[in-house]
Amino acid sequence: MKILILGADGYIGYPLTLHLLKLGHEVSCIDDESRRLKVKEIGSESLTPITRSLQRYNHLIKYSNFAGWYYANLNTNTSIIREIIRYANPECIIHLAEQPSAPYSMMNSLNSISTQYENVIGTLNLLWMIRENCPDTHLIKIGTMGEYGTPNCDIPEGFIPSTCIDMLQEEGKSFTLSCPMKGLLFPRSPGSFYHLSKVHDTLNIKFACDTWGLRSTDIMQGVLFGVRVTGEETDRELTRFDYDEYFGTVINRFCVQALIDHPLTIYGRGCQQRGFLPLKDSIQCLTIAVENPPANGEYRTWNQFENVYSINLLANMICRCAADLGIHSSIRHIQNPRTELDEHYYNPTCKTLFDLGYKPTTDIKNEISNLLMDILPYKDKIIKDVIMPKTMWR
Ligand code: USQ
Repeated sequence: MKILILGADGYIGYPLTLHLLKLGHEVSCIDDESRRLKVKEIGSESLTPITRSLQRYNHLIKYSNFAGWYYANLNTNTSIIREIIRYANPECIIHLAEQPSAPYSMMNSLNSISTQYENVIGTLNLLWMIRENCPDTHLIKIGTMGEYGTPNCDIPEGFIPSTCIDMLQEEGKSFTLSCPMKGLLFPRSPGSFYHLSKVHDTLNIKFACDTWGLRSTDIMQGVLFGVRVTGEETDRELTRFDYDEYFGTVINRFCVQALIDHPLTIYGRGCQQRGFLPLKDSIQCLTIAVENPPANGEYRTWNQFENVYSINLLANMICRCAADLGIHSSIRHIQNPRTELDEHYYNPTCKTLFDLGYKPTTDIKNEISNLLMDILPYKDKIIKDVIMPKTMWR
Protein backbone atom coordinates (compact mmCIF):
# COMPACT_ATOMS: atom_id res chain seq x y z
CA MET A 1 0.00 0.00 0.00
CA LYS A 2 1.19 3.59 -0.65
CA ILE A 3 1.36 5.35 2.72
CA LEU A 4 2.22 8.93 3.66
CA ILE A 5 3.19 9.59 7.30
CA LEU A 6 3.04 13.13 8.65
CA GLY A 7 5.11 13.41 11.84
CA ALA A 8 7.47 10.60 10.80
CA ASP A 9 10.34 11.88 12.98
CA GLY A 10 8.38 11.55 16.25
CA TYR A 11 8.04 9.04 19.10
CA ILE A 12 5.46 6.97 17.19
CA GLY A 13 6.25 8.16 13.66
CA TYR A 14 9.78 6.81 13.29
CA PRO A 15 9.18 3.25 14.58
CA LEU A 16 5.92 3.16 12.60
CA THR A 17 7.79 4.15 9.42
CA LEU A 18 10.31 1.35 9.98
CA HIS A 19 7.60 -1.19 10.77
CA LEU A 20 5.53 -0.38 7.67
CA LEU A 21 8.64 -0.44 5.46
CA LYS A 22 9.58 -3.86 6.86
CA LEU A 23 6.06 -5.07 6.02
CA GLY A 24 6.67 -4.03 2.41
CA HIS A 25 4.48 -0.92 2.21
CA GLU A 26 5.66 2.04 0.13
CA VAL A 27 6.19 4.83 2.68
CA SER A 28 6.74 8.58 2.20
CA CYS A 29 7.54 10.71 5.24
CA ILE A 30 6.98 14.36 6.21
CA ASP A 31 8.19 16.12 9.35
CA ASP A 32 9.22 19.64 10.34
CA GLU A 33 11.29 18.50 13.37
CA SER A 34 9.09 20.58 15.67
CA ARG A 35 9.17 17.92 18.41
CA ARG A 36 12.97 18.08 18.51
CA LEU A 37 12.81 21.88 18.67
CA LYS A 38 10.12 22.05 21.38
CA VAL A 39 11.91 19.60 23.66
CA LYS A 40 15.10 21.63 23.23
CA GLU A 41 13.16 24.84 23.93
CA ILE A 42 12.07 23.53 27.36
CA GLY A 43 15.68 22.58 28.23
CA SER A 44 15.48 18.84 27.70
CA GLU A 45 16.45 16.25 25.10
CA SER A 46 15.58 12.68 24.18
CA LEU A 47 17.18 10.28 26.65
CA THR A 48 17.83 7.82 23.85
CA PRO A 49 20.56 9.14 21.53
CA ILE A 50 18.44 9.53 18.41
CA THR A 51 20.16 10.18 15.13
CA ARG A 52 19.64 13.36 13.08
CA SER A 53 16.93 13.19 10.45
CA LEU A 54 19.53 13.11 7.65
CA GLN A 55 21.02 9.97 9.24
CA ARG A 56 17.51 8.53 9.57
CA TYR A 57 17.00 9.25 5.88
CA ASN A 58 20.30 7.54 5.04
CA HIS A 59 19.15 4.50 7.01
CA LEU A 60 15.66 4.35 5.47
CA ILE A 61 16.94 4.70 1.92
CA LYS A 62 18.25 1.13 2.23
CA TYR A 63 14.66 -0.01 1.85
CA SER A 64 13.70 -0.09 -1.84
CA ASN A 65 10.08 0.72 -0.85
CA PHE A 66 11.08 3.93 0.99
CA ALA A 67 9.61 6.73 -1.12
CA GLY A 68 11.11 9.88 0.40
CA TRP A 69 11.58 12.11 3.45
CA TYR A 70 10.40 15.72 3.21
CA TYR A 71 10.95 18.60 5.63
CA ALA A 72 7.65 20.52 5.71
CA ASN A 73 5.08 22.02 8.07
CA LEU A 74 1.38 21.42 7.61
CA ASN A 75 0.46 25.06 8.21
CA THR A 76 3.30 27.03 6.70
CA ASN A 77 4.23 24.79 3.75
CA THR A 78 0.79 23.85 2.44
CA SER A 79 1.72 24.15 -1.24
CA ILE A 80 4.75 21.86 -0.74
CA ILE A 81 2.65 19.28 1.10
CA ARG A 82 -0.04 19.47 -1.58
CA GLU A 83 2.65 18.69 -4.19
CA ILE A 84 3.98 15.79 -2.10
CA ILE A 85 0.46 14.37 -1.81
CA ARG A 86 -0.07 14.68 -5.57
CA TYR A 87 3.28 13.02 -6.26
CA ALA A 88 2.99 10.25 -3.62
CA ASN A 89 -0.68 9.57 -4.43
CA PRO A 90 -1.17 7.81 -1.06
CA GLU A 91 -3.89 5.26 -0.38
CA CYS A 92 -3.45 6.00 3.31
CA ILE A 93 -2.29 9.11 5.18
CA ILE A 94 -1.29 8.72 8.83
CA HIS A 95 -1.42 12.08 10.58
CA LEU A 96 0.82 12.23 13.67
CA ALA A 97 2.07 15.77 13.11
CA GLU A 98 0.49 17.44 16.12
CA GLN A 99 1.67 19.07 19.34
CA PRO A 100 1.12 16.16 21.79
CA SER A 101 1.47 17.66 25.28
CA ALA A 102 -1.27 18.78 27.65
CA PRO A 103 1.06 20.67 30.06
CA TYR A 104 2.79 22.44 27.13
CA SER A 105 -0.62 23.71 25.99
CA MET A 106 -1.37 25.02 29.50
CA MET A 107 1.98 26.79 29.98
CA ASN A 108 1.03 30.23 28.62
CA SER A 109 -1.24 31.89 26.06
CA LEU A 110 1.33 31.53 23.26
CA ASN A 111 1.60 27.75 23.70
CA SER A 112 -2.12 27.27 24.07
CA ILE A 113 -2.77 29.23 20.86
CA SER A 114 0.07 27.57 18.95
CA THR A 115 -1.17 24.12 20.05
CA GLN A 116 -4.65 24.77 18.73
CA TYR A 117 -3.31 26.46 15.59
CA GLU A 118 -0.89 23.63 14.80
CA ASN A 119 -3.36 20.87 15.58
CA VAL A 120 -6.76 22.18 14.51
CA ILE A 121 -5.72 24.27 11.51
CA GLY A 122 -3.10 21.69 10.49
CA THR A 123 -5.73 18.96 10.37
CA LEU A 124 -8.17 21.27 8.58
CA ASN A 125 -5.50 22.04 5.95
CA LEU A 126 -4.95 18.31 5.51
CA LEU A 127 -8.68 17.61 5.14
CA TRP A 128 -8.93 20.17 2.32
CA MET A 129 -5.83 18.74 0.62
CA ILE A 130 -7.33 15.24 0.76
CA ARG A 131 -10.65 16.48 -0.57
CA GLU A 132 -9.01 18.30 -3.47
CA ASN A 133 -6.31 15.79 -4.37
CA CYS A 134 -7.05 12.27 -3.15
CA PRO A 135 -10.62 11.99 -1.79
CA ASP A 136 -10.48 8.17 -1.62
CA THR A 137 -7.45 8.19 0.70
CA HIS A 138 -7.91 6.69 4.15
CA LEU A 139 -6.95 9.28 6.79
CA ILE A 140 -5.71 7.78 10.06
CA LYS A 141 -5.59 10.38 12.79
CA ILE A 142 -4.38 10.04 16.37
CA GLY A 143 -6.87 11.50 18.81
CA THR A 144 -6.82 10.79 22.53
CA MET A 145 -8.79 8.98 25.23
CA GLY A 146 -8.49 12.33 27.01
CA GLU A 147 -11.16 13.70 24.65
CA TYR A 148 -13.72 11.96 26.85
CA GLY A 149 -12.18 13.07 30.16
CA THR A 150 -13.45 11.17 33.18
CA PRO A 151 -17.25 11.56 32.96
CA ASN A 152 -18.05 9.07 35.77
CA CYS A 153 -20.03 6.83 33.44
CA ASP A 154 -19.18 4.05 30.98
CA ILE A 155 -17.32 5.39 27.91
CA PRO A 156 -18.32 3.84 24.57
CA GLU A 157 -16.19 3.91 21.42
CA GLY A 158 -16.75 7.39 20.07
CA PHE A 159 -20.49 7.30 19.57
CA ILE A 160 -23.54 7.30 21.82
CA PRO A 161 -24.65 3.64 21.67
CA SER A 162 -27.72 2.97 19.53
CA THR A 163 -29.63 1.62 22.56
CA CYS A 164 -29.40 5.08 24.18
CA ILE A 165 -30.52 6.75 20.94
CA ASP A 166 -33.53 4.39 20.81
CA MET A 167 -34.32 5.39 24.41
CA LEU A 168 -34.05 9.10 23.58
CA GLN A 169 -36.34 8.69 20.60
CA GLU A 170 -38.79 6.67 22.70
CA GLU A 171 -38.90 9.29 25.46
CA GLY A 172 -38.92 12.41 23.32
CA LYS A 173 -41.49 11.28 20.80
CA SER A 174 -41.86 14.84 19.56
CA PHE A 175 -38.41 14.98 17.96
CA THR A 176 -36.45 12.89 15.51
CA LEU A 177 -32.66 12.84 15.56
CA SER A 178 -31.41 14.56 12.45
CA CYS A 179 -28.56 12.21 11.53
CA PRO A 180 -29.01 8.85 13.30
CA MET A 181 -27.42 6.99 10.37
CA LYS A 182 -24.16 8.90 10.71
CA GLY A 183 -24.12 8.58 14.50
CA LEU A 184 -24.12 10.97 17.40
CA LEU A 185 -20.76 11.48 19.05
CA PHE A 186 -20.46 10.65 22.75
CA PRO A 187 -20.00 13.91 24.74
CA ARG A 188 -16.41 15.04 25.21
CA SER A 189 -15.02 16.55 28.47
CA PRO A 190 -11.37 17.32 27.65
CA GLY A 191 -8.98 18.42 30.39
CA SER A 192 -6.55 20.80 28.63
CA PHE A 193 -6.24 23.05 25.59
CA TYR A 194 -4.28 20.20 23.98
CA HIS A 195 -7.08 17.68 24.60
CA LEU A 196 -9.56 20.31 23.36
CA SER A 197 -7.61 20.58 20.10
CA LYS A 198 -8.17 16.86 19.54
CA VAL A 199 -11.92 17.28 20.14
CA HIS A 200 -12.02 20.06 17.55
CA ASP A 201 -10.14 17.74 15.16
CA THR A 202 -12.67 14.99 15.77
CA LEU A 203 -15.58 17.28 14.90
CA ASN A 204 -13.82 18.58 11.77
CA ILE A 205 -12.89 15.10 10.56
CA LYS A 206 -16.38 13.69 11.15
CA PHE A 207 -17.90 16.70 9.37
CA ALA A 208 -15.57 16.17 6.38
CA CYS A 209 -16.50 12.47 6.18
CA ASP A 210 -20.24 13.13 6.52
CA THR A 211 -20.23 16.08 4.11
CA TRP A 212 -17.57 15.31 1.51
CA GLY A 213 -17.57 11.52 1.71
CA LEU A 214 -13.97 11.23 2.96
CA ARG A 215 -13.02 8.18 5.00
CA SER A 216 -11.16 8.25 8.25
CA THR A 217 -10.14 6.29 11.34
CA ASP A 218 -9.97 8.68 14.31
CA ILE A 219 -8.14 6.85 17.09
CA MET A 220 -8.80 7.63 20.75
CA GLN A 221 -5.43 6.50 22.04
CA GLY A 222 -4.52 6.00 25.70
CA VAL A 223 -1.23 6.95 27.36
CA LEU A 224 1.81 5.41 25.67
CA PHE A 225 4.96 4.13 27.32
CA GLY A 226 8.13 2.27 26.37
CA VAL A 227 10.86 2.67 23.82
CA ARG A 228 11.24 -0.65 22.00
CA VAL A 229 9.05 -2.16 19.32
CA THR A 230 10.91 -5.30 18.25
CA GLY A 231 13.58 -5.34 20.94
CA GLU A 232 16.14 -5.66 18.15
CA GLU A 233 16.41 -1.99 17.21
CA THR A 234 19.86 -0.87 16.10
CA ASP A 235 21.19 2.53 17.27
CA ARG A 236 19.87 4.08 14.05
CA GLU A 237 16.42 2.64 14.66
CA LEU A 238 15.91 3.92 18.22
CA THR A 239 12.96 6.20 18.76
CA ARG A 240 13.05 9.23 21.01
CA PHE A 241 12.32 8.96 24.74
CA ASP A 242 11.18 12.01 26.72
CA TYR A 243 10.75 12.19 30.49
CA ASP A 244 10.39 15.93 31.15
CA GLU A 245 7.23 17.48 32.61
CA TYR A 246 5.85 18.33 29.16
CA PHE A 247 6.67 15.57 26.71
CA GLY A 248 7.26 12.61 29.01
CA THR A 249 4.22 10.43 29.68
CA VAL A 250 3.72 9.19 33.20
CA ILE A 251 5.20 5.65 33.04
CA ASN A 252 8.22 6.86 31.08
CA ARG A 253 8.73 9.63 33.64
CA PHE A 254 8.36 7.30 36.62
CA CYS A 255 10.91 4.84 35.18
CA VAL A 256 13.46 7.62 34.71
CA GLN A 257 12.78 8.90 38.23
CA ALA A 258 13.23 5.40 39.66
CA LEU A 259 16.63 5.05 37.95
CA ILE A 260 18.04 8.13 39.70
CA ASP A 261 16.20 7.57 43.00
CA HIS A 262 14.11 10.71 42.48
CA PRO A 263 10.81 10.10 44.34
CA LEU A 264 8.13 9.15 41.82
CA THR A 265 6.02 12.29 41.31
CA ILE A 266 2.42 11.15 41.83
CA TYR A 267 0.12 14.10 41.16
CA GLY A 268 -2.46 14.39 43.93
CA ARG A 269 -3.83 11.24 45.52
CA GLY A 270 -2.90 9.10 42.52
CA CYS A 271 -6.30 7.42 42.25
CA GLN A 272 -6.78 8.84 38.72
CA GLN A 273 -7.13 6.07 36.14
CA ARG A 274 -6.20 6.04 32.46
CA GLY A 275 -6.01 3.55 29.60
CA PHE A 276 -2.37 2.65 28.82
CA LEU A 277 -0.56 0.79 26.05
CA PRO A 278 3.07 0.08 25.17
CA LEU A 279 4.50 1.83 22.11
CA LYS A 280 4.77 -1.52 20.33
CA ASP A 281 1.01 -2.08 20.76
CA SER A 282 0.33 1.35 19.27
CA ILE A 283 2.38 0.36 16.20
CA GLN A 284 0.44 -2.93 15.98
CA CYS A 285 -2.92 -1.11 16.25
CA LEU A 286 -1.99 1.53 13.65
CA THR A 287 -0.97 -1.27 11.29
CA ILE A 288 -4.38 -2.87 11.83
CA ALA A 289 -5.97 0.47 10.93
CA VAL A 290 -3.85 0.74 7.74
CA GLU A 291 -4.67 -2.78 6.61
CA ASN A 292 -8.42 -2.60 7.42
CA PRO A 293 -9.63 0.68 5.91
CA PRO A 294 -13.17 1.95 6.47
CA ALA A 295 -15.64 2.24 3.58
CA ASN A 296 -15.75 5.38 1.44
CA GLY A 297 -17.51 8.15 3.35
CA GLU A 298 -17.15 6.36 6.68
CA TYR A 299 -16.00 8.16 9.83
CA ARG A 300 -14.75 5.40 12.12
CA THR A 301 -13.46 5.84 15.61
CA TRP A 302 -12.19 3.42 18.23
CA ASN A 303 -10.60 3.45 21.65
CA GLN A 304 -7.01 2.23 21.71
CA PHE A 305 -5.46 0.96 24.93
CA GLU A 306 -4.38 -2.31 26.48
CA ASN A 307 -5.84 -1.86 29.96
CA VAL A 308 -6.84 0.70 32.58
CA TYR A 309 -4.51 1.34 35.53
CA SER A 310 -4.42 3.85 38.37
CA ILE A 311 -1.36 6.04 38.85
CA ASN A 312 -0.81 4.59 42.34
CA LEU A 313 -0.83 1.04 41.03
CA LEU A 314 1.68 1.92 38.31
CA ALA A 315 4.00 3.77 40.69
CA ASN A 316 4.04 0.79 43.08
CA MET A 317 4.62 -1.62 40.19
CA ILE A 318 7.54 0.46 38.89
CA CYS A 319 9.14 0.55 42.37
CA ARG A 320 8.83 -3.24 42.61
CA CYS A 321 10.29 -3.78 39.11
CA ALA A 322 13.17 -1.42 39.98
CA ALA A 323 13.77 -3.30 43.25
CA ASP A 324 13.98 -6.57 41.30
CA LEU A 325 16.83 -4.97 39.33
CA GLY A 326 18.53 -3.86 42.56
CA ILE A 327 17.46 -0.22 42.12
CA HIS A 328 16.13 1.65 45.15
CA SER A 329 13.21 4.02 44.50
CA SER A 330 10.45 5.77 46.44
CA ILE A 331 7.15 7.58 45.91
CA ARG A 332 6.05 11.13 46.76
CA HIS A 333 2.53 12.53 46.39
CA ILE A 334 2.85 16.15 45.28
CA GLN A 335 0.18 18.80 44.76
CA ASN A 336 -1.57 18.04 41.48
CA PRO A 337 -0.60 20.79 39.00
CA ARG A 338 -3.58 19.82 36.82
CA THR A 339 -7.29 20.32 37.28
CA GLU A 340 -8.49 16.73 37.08
CA LEU A 341 -10.49 14.31 39.22
CA ASP A 342 -8.10 12.16 41.18
CA GLU A 343 -10.85 9.74 42.23
CA HIS A 344 -13.44 8.66 39.68
CA TYR A 345 -15.27 5.80 38.01
CA TYR A 346 -13.55 4.78 34.76
CA ASN A 347 -14.84 2.13 32.41
CA PRO A 348 -14.00 2.82 28.76
CA THR A 349 -14.81 0.24 26.08
CA CYS A 350 -12.08 -1.14 23.82
CA LYS A 351 -13.65 -3.71 21.51
CA THR A 352 -13.28 -2.81 17.83
CA LEU A 353 -9.52 -3.32 17.78
CA PHE A 354 -9.79 -6.69 19.48
CA ASP A 355 -12.42 -7.71 16.90
CA LEU A 356 -9.92 -6.72 14.20
CA GLY A 357 -7.22 -8.95 15.71
CA TYR A 358 -5.29 -6.77 18.19
CA LYS A 359 -3.11 -9.01 20.39
CA PRO A 360 -2.34 -6.89 23.44
CA THR A 361 0.87 -7.07 25.43
CA THR A 362 -0.76 -8.07 28.69
CA ASP A 363 2.30 -8.47 30.93
CA ILE A 364 2.76 -4.83 31.85
CA LYS A 365 5.15 -5.69 34.67
CA ASN A 366 7.47 -7.37 32.17
CA GLU A 367 7.17 -4.33 29.85
CA ILE A 368 8.14 -2.00 32.69
CA SER A 369 11.16 -4.16 33.60
CA ASN A 370 12.21 -4.13 29.93
CA LEU A 371 11.81 -0.37 29.82
CA LEU A 372 13.94 0.12 32.94
CA MET A 373 16.68 -2.03 31.35
CA ASP A 374 16.32 -0.27 27.99
CA ILE A 375 16.99 3.17 29.49
CA LEU A 376 19.52 2.15 32.16
CA PRO A 377 22.51 2.65 29.78
CA TYR A 378 21.56 6.36 29.44
CA LYS A 379 21.12 7.02 33.18
CA ASP A 380 24.01 9.51 33.30
CA LYS A 381 22.31 11.70 30.67
CA ILE A 382 19.19 12.36 32.77
CA ILE A 383 18.58 16.10 33.29
CA LYS A 384 17.15 16.41 36.81
CA ASP A 385 15.90 20.00 36.37
CA VAL A 386 13.17 19.01 33.92
CA ILE A 387 11.49 16.46 36.18
CA MET A 388 9.39 18.46 38.68
CA PRO A 389 6.21 20.06 37.20
CA LYS A 390 6.20 23.85 36.92
CA THR A 391 3.06 24.46 34.85
CA MET A 392 -0.10 24.85 36.94
CA TRP A 393 -3.56 24.47 35.38
CA ARG A 394 -5.09 27.05 37.76
N1 USQ B 1 0.83 12.10 36.24
C1 USQ B 1 1.37 11.95 37.51
N2 USQ B 1 2.69 12.24 37.66
C2 USQ B 1 3.49 12.64 36.64
C3 USQ B 1 2.93 12.78 35.35
C4 USQ B 1 1.60 12.51 35.19
O1 USQ B 1 0.69 11.58 38.46
O2 USQ B 1 4.69 12.89 36.87
C5 USQ B 1 -0.60 11.79 36.03
C6 USQ B 1 -1.40 12.94 35.44
O3 USQ B 1 -1.90 13.77 36.45
C7 USQ B 1 -2.49 12.23 34.65
C8 USQ B 1 -1.84 10.91 34.25
O4 USQ B 1 -0.68 10.76 35.05
O5 USQ B 1 -3.57 11.96 35.48
C9 USQ B 1 -1.44 10.83 32.79
O6 USQ B 1 -0.59 11.92 32.52
P1 USQ B 1 0.41 11.91 31.25
O7 USQ B 1 1.22 13.15 31.33
O8 USQ B 1 1.12 10.61 31.16
O9 USQ B 1 -0.61 11.89 30.05
P2 USQ B 1 -1.53 13.03 29.44
O10 USQ B 1 -1.15 14.40 29.84
O11 USQ B 1 -2.93 12.61 29.70
O12 USQ B 1 -1.19 12.92 27.90
C10 USQ B 1 -0.57 11.78 27.31
C11 USQ B 1 0.07 12.17 25.99
C12 USQ B 1 -1.00 12.68 25.05
C13 USQ B 1 -2.07 11.63 24.91
C14 USQ B 1 -2.61 11.23 26.27
C15 USQ B 1 -3.56 10.09 26.22
O13 USQ B 1 1.06 13.17 26.22
O14 USQ B 1 -0.42 12.96 23.80
O15 USQ B 1 -3.11 12.17 24.16
O16 USQ B 1 -1.52 10.79 27.09
S1 USQ B 1 -4.81 10.27 27.46
O17 USQ B 1 -4.20 10.53 28.74
O18 USQ B 1 -5.60 9.06 27.46
O19 USQ B 1 -5.56 11.43 27.08
